[in-house]
Amino acid sequence: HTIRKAHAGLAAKVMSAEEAAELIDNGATIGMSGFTGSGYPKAVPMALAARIEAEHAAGRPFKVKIWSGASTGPELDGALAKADGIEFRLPYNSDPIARERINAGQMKYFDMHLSQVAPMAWMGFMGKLDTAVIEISGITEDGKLIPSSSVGNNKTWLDCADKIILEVNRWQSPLLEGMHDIYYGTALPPNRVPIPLVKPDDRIGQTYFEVDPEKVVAVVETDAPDRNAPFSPPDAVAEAIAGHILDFLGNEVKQGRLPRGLLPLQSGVGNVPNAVMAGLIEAPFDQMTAFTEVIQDGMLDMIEAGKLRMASATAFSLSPEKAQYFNDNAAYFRDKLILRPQEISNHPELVRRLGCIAMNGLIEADIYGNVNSTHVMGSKIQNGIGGSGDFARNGYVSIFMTPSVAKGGKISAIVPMAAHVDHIAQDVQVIVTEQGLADLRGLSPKQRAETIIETCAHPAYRPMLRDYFERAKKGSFANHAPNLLGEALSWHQRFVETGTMEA
Ligand code: 0RQ
Repeated sequence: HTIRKAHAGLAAKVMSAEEAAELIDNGATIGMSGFTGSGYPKAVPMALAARIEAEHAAGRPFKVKIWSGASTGPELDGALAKADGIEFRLPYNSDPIARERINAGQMKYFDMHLSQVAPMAWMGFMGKLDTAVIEISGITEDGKLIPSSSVGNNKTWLDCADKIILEVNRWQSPLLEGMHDIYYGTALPPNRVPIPLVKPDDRIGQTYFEVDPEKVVAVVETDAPDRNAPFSPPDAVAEAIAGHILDFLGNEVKQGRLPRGLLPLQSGVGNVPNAVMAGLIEAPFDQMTAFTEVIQDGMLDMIEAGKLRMASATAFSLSPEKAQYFNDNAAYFRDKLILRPQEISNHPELVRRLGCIAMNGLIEADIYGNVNSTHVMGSKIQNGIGGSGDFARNGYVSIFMTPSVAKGGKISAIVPMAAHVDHIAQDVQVIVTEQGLADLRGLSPKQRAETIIETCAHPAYRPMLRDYFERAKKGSFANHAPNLLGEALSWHQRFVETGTMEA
């Protein structure tokens, strides 16, 4: 039988994706597996999208609410958004079709701190979960589920949902079995206890998900690869940013503020964080560890280079080539990687205890170092806050990185006032662009402004920022964090009206 080591009761529920999609009702809230393009269900969401399109063509309404781990793939968010089938979605999304619908006001969306999704679902804050659709890599004889290439919120969806649809994906490596650490010890206040994890490589849970077989209504077999986005190779800007960060970390070691193996690394998704990982291969740090959300291409390279001892995360986020490479070499990697529920991989208690080095991207930062990671021009969602807040607030040091300009220089990443704030100045200790690295620790707002303008801003925008700051110091309501309120967002307004922030 194609279901690995199948449990007889569950094997009896094998059916087609189309039959499984028939079991989902209009208006249902569905907990989907999937995190940054890995471990998401690939067949049932497409069948559901086809069903929704047919219902709409027949003049009948049909929409569902989607909760996920983080971003998924075109077969899930893309297909359902295209079918106009999503009433509401949370948390992180990076699908372009869903993004377009959200920004057109046709689809409701809320981006949440990723560590908070599972506890908030448990607390009942978001309503009831009807159905879980979860990709797994196998079922054991005694009915336990072998997780797939992401863990995300799957444990919680399996526990909370009334009905469960499983997708067993044969493409996933059988060697994933044993790599996961599913912790069942979380509770709600007032019964919470400390999470017994003190090192990134501690195992505190079990390798399988528990499931009530009575709740499983369908088992669907699939054989499709995860569709993670390819990375572009690091360009000169990404390499310059990475270089500044490596210098900074080297100096922290020299000053005795970081050990030689650094502290557990957290790295956001994207090309720049991947370039940092590439740079760390050459850096003089050994026996590094990662306690992060996603395992990227660069981390596998670091492991192979003998630089990274192990990585703890909730998901893979690999380019298609690297995903295949992992599958071909899973025997080598499997004892160096641990995948955990996102509630644990991103847990503020653990991030603070371990002292993670948080490294995330930003859309814009203002001169005082408040960071906007999500809303272009204050209103257009790019992706979502993801795990950046979990790590930035609680990390040992919180680094944000960006090219100094976007859209070919029409937008400055350093602005007088951020048009939306995800990370307040207190959660932003270091800002890095290709121009330089601003170490903001221990500085007052005005000192932060001087440092950011002189170190991070692009030369084309630096004089404009200096001019704003100097006039603000004279004309502001007060002089702690000077601002000219009528002018602070004028750069954004100018971009909206003319297509450039340039004066
Ligand atoms: O848009 O693709 O249309 O050209 O934003 O920008 O420079 O390629 O950078 O891929 O590293 O993403 C903040 C979005 C940066 C990301 C953000 C436009 C730019 C481009 C991407 P195009 P880049 P990156 C762990 C941590 C929040 C979640 C997080 C992110 C696109 O890092 O989503 O950190 N962070 N999670 O043109 C207008 C600006 C812009 C701008 C960039 N100032 N104005 N557009 N862009 N700056 C992972 C998870 O939590 C899952």
